[in-house]
Amino acid sequence: MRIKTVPTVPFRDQRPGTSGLRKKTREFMQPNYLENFVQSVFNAIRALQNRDREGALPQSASPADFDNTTLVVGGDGRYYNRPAIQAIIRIAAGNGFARVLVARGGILSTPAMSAVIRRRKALGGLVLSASHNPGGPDEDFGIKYNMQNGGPAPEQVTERIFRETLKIDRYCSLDSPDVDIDRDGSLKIAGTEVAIFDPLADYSALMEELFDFEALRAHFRNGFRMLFDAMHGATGPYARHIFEERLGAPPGTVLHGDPLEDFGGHHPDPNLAYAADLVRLLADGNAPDFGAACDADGDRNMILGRTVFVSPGDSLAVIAEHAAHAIPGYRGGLSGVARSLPTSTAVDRVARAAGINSFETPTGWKYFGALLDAGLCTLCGEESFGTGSNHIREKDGIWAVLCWLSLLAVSKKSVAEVLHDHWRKFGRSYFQRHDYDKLVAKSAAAMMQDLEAQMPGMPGRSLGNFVVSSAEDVSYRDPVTGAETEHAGIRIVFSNDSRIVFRLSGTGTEGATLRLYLERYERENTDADVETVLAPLAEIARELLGLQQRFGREKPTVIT
Ligand code: VG1
Ligand code: CO
Repeated sequence: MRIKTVPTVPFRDQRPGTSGLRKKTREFMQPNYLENFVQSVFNAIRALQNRDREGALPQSASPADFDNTTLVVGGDGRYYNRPAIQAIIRIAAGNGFARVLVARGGILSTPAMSAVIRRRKALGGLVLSASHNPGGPDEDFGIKYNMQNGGPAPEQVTERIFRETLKIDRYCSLDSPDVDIDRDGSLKIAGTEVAIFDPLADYSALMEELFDFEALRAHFRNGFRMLFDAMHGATGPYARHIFEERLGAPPGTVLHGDPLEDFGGHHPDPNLAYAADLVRLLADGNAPDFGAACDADGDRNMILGRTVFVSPGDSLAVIAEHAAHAIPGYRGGLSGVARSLPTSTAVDRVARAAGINSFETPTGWKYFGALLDAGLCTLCGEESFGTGSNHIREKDGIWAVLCWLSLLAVSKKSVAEVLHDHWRKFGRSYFQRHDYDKLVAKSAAAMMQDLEAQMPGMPGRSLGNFVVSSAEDVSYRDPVTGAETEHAGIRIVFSNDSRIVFRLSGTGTEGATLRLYLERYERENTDADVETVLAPLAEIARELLGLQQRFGREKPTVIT
């Protein structure tokens, strides 16, 4: 076996988005496409370590040499996961990593990746996933680098990676046969030890430290029932192990539990539109009171009761309200909370009542990393079905389900009762996100520019029955690192506790996706129909953008 240096030329489209590099699978399958990106990640990390840097070294990157460092590799099991893992093993060996830890079968959820990096003190990890997007040769693939703290590389690092992709002229790869990744064990290829590990072990151990497994077992023993939909993604094995084997939930609790390369042909996206099977099962007369689903890589979650859907902003607020008394891992209370800009303000009210800080960050989990590392917040969440805490540096689907299980077990209430109690106490943020997919990218960018140009004249203007109190293109300064992020989204706040946030997606792989985030807060009127409450805001947003004239779109592609 020898290390070969393979000449290559840059691809000009490898800039990581909200969460790593995402493209159509066929683009990833082009010769050298994946290899270029992986080598560029290593080049960037090496450059940052050697202090050959422009700007400040990001907080969470710490100097280390590859010759005594560990890289973790795994993915959500989608099509091309296995060949990508083999290529990464060869490139990591070619770059002199001391150890490469590969999840058995190549399946490692995103939160488990974060846990493994932290527990095993790895330099970082490569997650192969396009998250909730469909998988297959004609669908999506993705790759993301996570740092030593277990979290997604911050923007300064992803930008450095992008710069490396533009100047790459070769990559190093070990000329070695494929490694059998389906059996635990380790082998040496050149100077690199490749170890296949149990993807469930570290993660389950961490969950057991945070939650009272004995109390949850008792709850199931007493007849509590739930349904968990793994959507044929990576969480199936974790959910079976934790809910069925460890906590004693009856077999059959986990639906669609076998990871499949094409997720059974569906969007592995836990929302009311794509987790339709689960929604239908819960509507049944004998249905259990609690249902949940995760996306392909296991970082997103949806929480359902028999008659209710818990919006992600409410879920975060409810967990924040109850964590300290319902979950042993948070008994000391919360140091603070954080949410992304478009996420509903529900959690802010819980924070205010508890006398703790609430931070508002740009979209994407990478912006929570520094706050968590600095101990400024304990819980974080995004409207896109993401909830998590300082136990790792990613959002965590199964963790969120365990949070709800714990608070249902402690309160002995139904999901609907817990939610209504919350609204009674804090009022309700009615919230919806409207997505318009596959817009012509140039026209979508022009639309956003035109909207931005309207902002200065907005305050004081009446739109329908609403009066604008502030309007801005939001920028963010990380309170810990001082890093600046511009264009986090355009936000219009109205005088009657309503707001609209507009932004373009940074994870799409086809054209542009416009996201409209609508929120209206009501102190007393908490049982109205969401769509009716938010319809006037949706209309204002469409008018301001000229959506009908520009794209002829009558209605959103998906509402979540
Ligand atoms: C979307 C969500 C964002 C989330 C990101 C990654 O990004 O809006 O909240 O962090 O996906 O989630 P965008 O730029 O398309 O709006 V995951 O589960 O895809 O890693
Ligand atoms: Co995901």
